[in-house]
Amino acid sequence: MLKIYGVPISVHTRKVIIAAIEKKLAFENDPVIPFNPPAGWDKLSPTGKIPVVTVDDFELADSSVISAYLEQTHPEPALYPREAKDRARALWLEEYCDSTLFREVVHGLFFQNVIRPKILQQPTDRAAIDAILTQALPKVFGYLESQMTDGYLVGNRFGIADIALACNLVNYHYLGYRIDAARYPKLERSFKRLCQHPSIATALRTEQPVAKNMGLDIGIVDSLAARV
Ligand SMILES: N[C@@H](CCC(=O)N[C@@H](CS)C(=O)NCC(=O)O)C(=O)O
Repeated sequence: MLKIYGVPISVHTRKVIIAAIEKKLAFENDPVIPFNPPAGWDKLSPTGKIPVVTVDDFELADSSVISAYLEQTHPEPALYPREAKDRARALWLEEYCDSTLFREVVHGLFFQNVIRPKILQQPTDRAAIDAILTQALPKVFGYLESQMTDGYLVGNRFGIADIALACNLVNYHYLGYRIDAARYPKLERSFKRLCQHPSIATALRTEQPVAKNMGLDIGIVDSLAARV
């Protein structure tokens, strides 16, 4: 049995959950919070981060490694293009969302708005939030807008890059932020469409109690996922 460790509102844990749902895999979720981990967590997670998965006695960390493993063990429906250039582009956009969009925008906003005040009992650094919103975000959202089509990100087929993008944008919205549709119209439309993709909507509906319990702004995400 596939077991996914990590609280489902985590960007990278959600990515693996959606990949599993898309591939119709049965799984259990252990909602580990990395800032308050269970005993022995360092043995399961070499980086201390979530997600980790286990399949019986096989353990694997990192959402990209896990997603690639799920793709190889359960090829259909494919989440990675077969054609070399499309595949490389999907891997690049997955990586850009997992690292740059997450580290430079979403994680910092989440850290300052949620983790510091609610988990670490530390004050929010408003200057850090302003710097993200005025300096990092325009660069990152601008790049993503330049890569968007009016369909899916790569080869007009739903895949891993779309999942990685949606997982980040969901948390951005959970914090009460919205995509400026005048500046990033394709990105905004893509977010709304992706929240209504069946596997993403299922994951979002399942995580709503956790998100609500943490006081996150579930309004738009909830209403988009509920349409499916
Ligand atoms: N490259 C990793 C990144 C995982 C990651 O950054 N996870 C975050 C939650 S979304 C985490 O565990 N943060 C806690 C920490 O940095 O200690 C992956 O794709 O799984």
